[in-house]
Amino acid sequence: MPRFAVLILLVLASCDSGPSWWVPGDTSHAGRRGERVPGPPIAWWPLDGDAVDASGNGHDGRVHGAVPTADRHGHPADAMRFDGVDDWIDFGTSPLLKPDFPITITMWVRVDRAGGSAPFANSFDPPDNTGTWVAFSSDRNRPAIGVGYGGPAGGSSRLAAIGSSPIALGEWVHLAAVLRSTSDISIWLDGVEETVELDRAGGRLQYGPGPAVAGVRKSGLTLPLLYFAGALDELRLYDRELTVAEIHLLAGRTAVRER
Ligand SMILES: [Ca+2]
Ligand SMILES: [Ca+2]
Repeated sequence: MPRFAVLILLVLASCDSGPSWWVPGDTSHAGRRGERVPGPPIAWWPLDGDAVDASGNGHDGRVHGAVPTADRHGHPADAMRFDGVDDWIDFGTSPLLKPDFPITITMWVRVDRAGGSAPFANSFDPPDNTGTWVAFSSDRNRPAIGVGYGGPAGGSSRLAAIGSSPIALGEWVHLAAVLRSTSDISIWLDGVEETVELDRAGGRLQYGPGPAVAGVRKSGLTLPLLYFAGALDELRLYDRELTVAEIHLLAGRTAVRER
């Protein structure tokens, strides 16, 4: 079959009503390439070489140094790369970006250097321990989802949910986190649910005045900012709990794979 015919078939296949297991009447909508994606998000940053919010909610980001890079398929300028030195994106401080539980955060992420910085943080402010963040543990580079519930500096007013699988450097992985409460956080890597350990007890989620950002997080009141070295794509924020089927859809899975 000629190559263009294969391409047309692929395009047609990606424009149908979705996988056979998808429930009719769902809230999904067409992604940038015609694939079905769960909706409606609060914010959806496709990061196709920019920081435009494709959700229609207007949370366009301001890019500071991050540059377009190839996505996981090798499509040029379809993701954004952060140099780990001073690159970040500012998505602003809109109250709409600061929902209460339940919250779902999803992204494709490639970690190029371990070291604990965050591809995404939302009004995370260590002096008062506020906001939410997605980072990686200093121990084996496991996914770590943080929640701050306001209060004094130190560990007494924040919590981290840490996954079980190390993330390999230089490889794209789909990361999804469902935050139901500070004692109930689930993490999926490539659509497979992680065993999660909770570090410290939880309280009520509090946001600070700061912005939602990609590529940087504060590490303490007087410590330097930590920058993320790696790439980020298809960052999505929901003010609801995505179903496992929806997470599988975003991770490009149609069946559970044993790990
Ligand atoms: Ca993209
Ligand atoms: Ca830079």
